[in-house]
Amino acid sequence: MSSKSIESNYKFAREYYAAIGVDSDAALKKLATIPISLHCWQGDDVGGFEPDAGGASGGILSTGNYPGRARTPDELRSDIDKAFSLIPGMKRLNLHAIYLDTDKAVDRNRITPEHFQSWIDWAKQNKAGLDFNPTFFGHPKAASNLTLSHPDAGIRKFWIEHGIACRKIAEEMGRQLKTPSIMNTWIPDGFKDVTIDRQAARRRLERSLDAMFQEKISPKYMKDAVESKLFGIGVETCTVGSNEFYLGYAVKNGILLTLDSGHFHPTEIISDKISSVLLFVKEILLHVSRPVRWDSDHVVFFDDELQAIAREIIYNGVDKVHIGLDYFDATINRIIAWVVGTRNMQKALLKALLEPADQLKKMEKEFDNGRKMALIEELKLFPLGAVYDYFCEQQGVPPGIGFLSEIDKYEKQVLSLR
Ligand code: RNT
Ligand code: ZN
Repeated sequence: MSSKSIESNYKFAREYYAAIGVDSDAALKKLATIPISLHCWQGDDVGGFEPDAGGASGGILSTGNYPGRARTPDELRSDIDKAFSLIPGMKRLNLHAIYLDTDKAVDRNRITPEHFQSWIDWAKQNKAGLDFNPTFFGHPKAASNLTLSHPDAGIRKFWIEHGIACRKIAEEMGRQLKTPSIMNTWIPDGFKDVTIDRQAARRRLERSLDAMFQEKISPKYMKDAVESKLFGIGVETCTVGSNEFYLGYAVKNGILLTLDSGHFHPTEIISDKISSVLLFVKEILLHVSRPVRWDSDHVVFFDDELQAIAREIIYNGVDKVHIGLDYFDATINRIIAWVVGTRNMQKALLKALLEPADQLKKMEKEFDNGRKMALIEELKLFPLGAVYDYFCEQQGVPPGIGFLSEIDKYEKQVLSLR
């Protein structure tokens, strides 16, 4: 579509929104300031770059073998560059500790900021913030699916040291990039079958976390978040870091709670949790994902739950909700996976920004629920796509599915040669 048509479509769309009292120019301005953190691990199926890479384990699983997986930090950066060039708006990159850039083997409790300097330099060039994650899986010391809650004090110590090393790396990322790095702690710890002493494991986890988080680090540089889970493959019966555990831990210790949309019962949704959790913790991190029957980490769709999540982000305050994505589909072109999922997140944010919030809130307060419903239903057919296309155009990114031809070229010239 020509720039001219995109502009005239936008003008037409702007009138639709203006008629219900919504300023679409203001919505686009706001959208351009909301960062979305892309998860690096979609690019290589959670493999990482340790010389003796362990890959995903501990209940997480990437399936498929679509050609073109990134095998080195340079390949991954090149793929992310391509994805970034096809996604409008503010972007961050979310790294895991296994994505260190080094030729020499270094165990996880010995990693330092230097191992991530090439990523920090890349982020500076791209004006992107970095987020970070310790990696508590894919390692011989995680083989029993217990890490910070392991009964063996030596194993716990190793993982505590890993967590401490990662906090220093996140701090350095935040210092150099002048934007705090959110460090998310997720551990796979759990039990496959009947579990007798659940509280002993949880007590051990609490103590390990206390040791790991002992050093105070300025929130100017990094912020800690903890991610709960319901179950994983191989750890179906008991997950040590459950929702109750981490909600309590985050509230008690004044840190962030991470809500992953795949980590609850199949009909339980995180959109309804955001407003409650934010009454008791100052900020939260989201891992936006799409569970299909289980925590399958499919590419994020523009579905009802994504739209509900986005509305909660906008209504509760974008400064309090950090948006991260978490999915890994190895059956499709990985750049398409990043681009489609991220753009969907953004479209959902835009849809929420284009709602007449004050009017809807007033209707709700006055029990005018029929009119509220009618308006919300009508909004579903409003020309959101024309507004998003215009946003892409403003940001110098291909509108519509224009990104596909770019990815086709890249696949031919780069990915298919790997
Ligand atoms: C696992 C968690 C966790 C991981 C990433 C790789 O179920 O969702 O966030 O997906 O850290
Ligand atoms: Zn997650």
